[in-house]
Amino acid sequence: MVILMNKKRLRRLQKGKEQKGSIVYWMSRDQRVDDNWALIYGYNQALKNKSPLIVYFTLVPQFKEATYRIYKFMLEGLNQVSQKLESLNIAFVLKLGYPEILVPQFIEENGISLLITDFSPLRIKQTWNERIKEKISIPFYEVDAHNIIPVWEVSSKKEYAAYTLRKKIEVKIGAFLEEFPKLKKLRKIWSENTSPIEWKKLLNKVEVQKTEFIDTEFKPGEEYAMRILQKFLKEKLTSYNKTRNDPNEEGTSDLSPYLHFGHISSQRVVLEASKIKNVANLKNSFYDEIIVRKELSDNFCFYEPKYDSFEGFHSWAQETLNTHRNDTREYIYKKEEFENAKTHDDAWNAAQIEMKTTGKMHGYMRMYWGKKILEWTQTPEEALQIAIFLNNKYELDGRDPNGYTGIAWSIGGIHDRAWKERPIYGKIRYMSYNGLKRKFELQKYIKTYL
Ligand code: FAD
Ligand code: FO1
Repeated sequence: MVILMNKKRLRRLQKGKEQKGSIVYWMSRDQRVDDNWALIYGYNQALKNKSPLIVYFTLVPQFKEATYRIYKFMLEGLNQVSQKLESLNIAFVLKLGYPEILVPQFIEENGISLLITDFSPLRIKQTWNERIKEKISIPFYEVDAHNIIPVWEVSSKKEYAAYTLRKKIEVKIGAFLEEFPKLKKLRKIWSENTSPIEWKKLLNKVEVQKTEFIDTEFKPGEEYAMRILQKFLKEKLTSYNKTRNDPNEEGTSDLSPYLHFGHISSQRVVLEASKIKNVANLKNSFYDEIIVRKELSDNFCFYEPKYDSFEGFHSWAQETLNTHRNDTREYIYKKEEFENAKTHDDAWNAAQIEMKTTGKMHGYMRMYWGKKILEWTQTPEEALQIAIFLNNKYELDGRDPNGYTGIAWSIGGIHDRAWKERPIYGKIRYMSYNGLKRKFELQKYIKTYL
C-alpha cells in the first residue's frame, strides 16, 4: 500500500503533463536504498500508477577534483545499491555521461511519465536540474532526502549562524524526525533490455587522476555505514563531547564519507542515537553537529549563490580582509607546496598528510588547516581556491556543502563572529600552533603522520 510521506519533503520543479508510463528516480546525492525519501516517493507513485520504477544514475566522467579512489568508493557503493534494488523489483540503470543529455534522452526513449531527483544545494546539481527541466515536458520533482527538515522548510533565508538556525530546527524537528517506512517488493520489474553494468570496466572509463593512495580503510556502502554507526553509538557517543576535538583520539563517528555519498541518512543516525539510553538530548554536541551544523551547510549553499567565493562572505568579513590585503605575509606558499605538505609548519603538514593518506582529515585540524592557508597566501581569493581544490581532491567527504561551508567559516568567518583584529586575518578568528599544543598532545599527532 501507498506509504504516508510528508509532502513538504518534495518540491515541484515542473508541473508537466500527467501521462501513463514508468517512473524514474534520477539518483545523485543520496546513493542508498533504505531511508531514502526520494526513492520512497518514487515507490509510492509506482504503486499508485501501477507502473514500474527505475532508478537511473548518470556517471559523469569527472566530478570536480574527485580522484580514482573517490570514484572507487562511490562505484562500490552503487554496486550494492543495484543489487539491493533488484531484490525489490526496482530496476537500476547506470550510464556513463552527463545528466543534462542522458536523462531527457532516457525519458524520451522509454515513455517515462514522472521524473524524481534527490536534492543538493550545490550549483552543479541545481544547474543539471535546470538544463533537464528545459528539455522535458513531464512532471519533475525534487525531494530533500539529505536533511531531516527539508532546506526550504526549516528556513527561507541564509541563516547568520548556528544559533539562529538551531532555534528554527528545535521548533520543526518533531514533525520531521520520524521513522522511515520499509519498501516492499514491487509487483513487476521494468523489463526493457538493459545490458548488465560492467562495474570493473567503469572505473577505468572515468577520466580521473590516480593519486598514489588508492585504497582507504573506509569500506563503502549502506551495510558498512550502519555498522560504523552502531559501533560509534555503542562505544563512543557518551565520550564524544570530551574526545571529539582531540585528533589523537578516534572520538568522532567517521560517518562523513557515508553521509556525503548518501550511503546513510542523517535522519537514521539521529533516530538510532536517540534510542541510546542516558544520552542527553540536543545538548549532546553530536546532535548539534549532525543536525544543526550539517543542515546549516545546506542552508548556506542553498541561499548563498557565491558559497565558494570571497563575495559570499558577510560584508564585515570582506571589509576586514580587504583592509589587511596588503599586510606582509611572513610565509607564502604555492598550491603545489601546500599539496605536498612542504610548509614550515609540521602540524599543518601532518594534517595534509593525514588527508592524503587516509582520505579524511580530523575535524579539529581542518579549522587550523583552512586558516593557515589564508595566512600563507597572497590573497583570500587564492586561499579559497587552494583550500577548495585540496579539500575536493583528497577528502572522501569532499565536494560537499559541509566542505564549502567549513572553508568559508575558516577563511571568511561565515557563521562565526568578529574577533580581535590582527594582521592578515583582520577580525577573522585566528588559530595558532601553540593553541593546538594547549588543546591536545600535538607532537603525538605530528609523529603519526610525519
Ligand atoms: P563527527 O564529529 O562524527 O560528526 C558527525 C557528522 O556531523 C559529520 O559527518 C558531518 O556530517 C556533521 N558535521 C560535523 N562537524 C561539522 C561541521 N563543522 N560542519 C558541518 N557538518 C559537520 N565535512 C564534510 O562532510 N565534508 C568536507 O569536505 C568538509 N570539509 C571541511 C573543511 C574545513 C576547513 C572545515 C573547518 C570543516 C570541514 N568539514 C567537512 C566539517 C567537519 O570537519 C567534518 O564533517 C567532520 O570532520 C567529519 O568527520 P566525522 O563524520 O567523524 O565527524
Ligand atoms: N553524482 C552523479 O549524479 N553522478 C556522478 O557521477 C557523481 C560523481 C561524484 C563523484 C564524487 C562526489 O563526491 C560526488 C559525485 N556525485 C555524482 C554527486 C553527488 O553525490 C552530489 O549530487 C553532489 O555532490 C552535489 O551535492
